[in-house]
Amino acid sequence: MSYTVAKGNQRVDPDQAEDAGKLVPGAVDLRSDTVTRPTAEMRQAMAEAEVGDDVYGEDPTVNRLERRAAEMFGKEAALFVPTGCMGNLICIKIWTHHGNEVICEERSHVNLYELASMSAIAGCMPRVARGGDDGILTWKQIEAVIRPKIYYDSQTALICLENTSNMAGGTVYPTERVDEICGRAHGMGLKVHLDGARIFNAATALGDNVARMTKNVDSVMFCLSKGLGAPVGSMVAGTKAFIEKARIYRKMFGGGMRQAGVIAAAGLIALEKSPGRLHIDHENAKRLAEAIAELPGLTIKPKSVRSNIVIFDCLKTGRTAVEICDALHPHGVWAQDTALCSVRMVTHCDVDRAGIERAIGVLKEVIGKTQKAGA
Ligand code: TLP
Repeated sequence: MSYTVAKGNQRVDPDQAEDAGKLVPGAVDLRSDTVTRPTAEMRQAMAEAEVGDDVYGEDPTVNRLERRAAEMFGKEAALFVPTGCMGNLICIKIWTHHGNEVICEERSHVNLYELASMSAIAGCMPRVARGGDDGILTWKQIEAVIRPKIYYDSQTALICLENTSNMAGGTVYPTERVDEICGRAHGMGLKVHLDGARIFNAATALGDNVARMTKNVDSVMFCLSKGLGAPVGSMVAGTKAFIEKARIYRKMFGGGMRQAGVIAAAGLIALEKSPGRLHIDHENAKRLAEAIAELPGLTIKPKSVRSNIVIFDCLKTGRTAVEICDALHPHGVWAQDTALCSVRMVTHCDVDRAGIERAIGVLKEVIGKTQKAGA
C-alpha cells in the first residue's frame, strides 16, 4: 500500500503529495494525539452551531465554551484561542516585560517547540532548569536559576510548568508540588503559568480534578485538540482582568476569530465527553510500553508511563530513531523521532487496543530484523 504522510516531524508538501492526510485503512498513527479527527457527534454539532462575530463577543457557542472552561477550572474567565502555542505566548506576554527571564524545564514545549516566540515576540529569555528523568521540577531546581534582584541582572518574572510533561514521557506533577512552587514563587513576587496542554491526562493519572490541580497557578493553557479530540483550539483561563488582557493580545497576534462557534461546538463536546475516556489511552500506553520493554535493544521503564505518551530509547539497536520510524512506516505504524535515539508513540482516541496490538506486532518484526542485521 502506498500513501503519503508526514514522517517524523517533517511536514508533507501538499503540492508533492495529493494524498497527504488521506485516511489509510488500518494505519496506526501514533505520531501524536494532535492527529485525532472529530467524531461524528462533533461534526454534527459543528454543522448546527449557533454562531456570531466573536471579535464583537457575539458568538454564543464560543461564549458557552469559555464559560464552561472557566467553570471547570474554577477560574473567573477563559478565552478560546486557535492553538496551544498562541495560548502560551499570550500568557507569557502578559506576565513579563521585555528583558525578563522565564524559567522552564529544558525539555518543555515553550523552550523547544514554540519557535523561540517568548524571545522573538515577548522579548524574554528562557532560563532552563533541568528536572530529573521525569522532567518534573522541584522548587530547589527552580530556585537555583532565579536571578538575584540586582539591577544589572535580567530579572526572573515567570515560571512555566508543563503538566503532563510531553518530552519527559507524559509524566505528571503531583498537585502538592505545583502548590509548593506557586506558594514559594508568589512569595517572591513571581507568577506561575501552567502549560496544561494535556492537563486532563494528568488529572486522569492522578484521579484529581483540574480545578484543584490548577488552583494556585496564575494562568493555565490547555488544548482541546489533543487527547480530547477536537479538531482545533485551546483555552486560556485565569482571572477576569487577566482574560481581558489575553483577549487584546490574542487579537494583536492575529487570533481574533469571527464565527468561531463552528469549531467551539466541537470543543464543547471534547470538554464534556473526552476526559472520561482518557484512561483507555493510558491503559493502551502502558500495554505498549510493557511490550516495548521486552524487545531487544529498546529501553523504557513501563512504570514511568503515567499517561498517553510512550518514549523509548533505541540506542542499543544500533539504529537511529529516524531509521526505526522509517522502518515502521511502510507497515502502517507511524511514530515520531524526538531525539537521535528516542522514539515517541502517543496513544489517543483514534487508536484502539487492536491498533496497539498491531503496532506491537510490527515493532517485534522490525526490531527483530534490526537485531538480525546487526548480529
Ligand atoms: N505538541 C505537539 C508538538 O508541537 C511537539 C505534539 O505533537 O506533542 N504545549 C505542549 C505541552 C504541547 O505538547 C504542544 C503541542 C503545545 C503546547 C502546542 O500546541 P499547538 O500545537 O496547539 O500549538
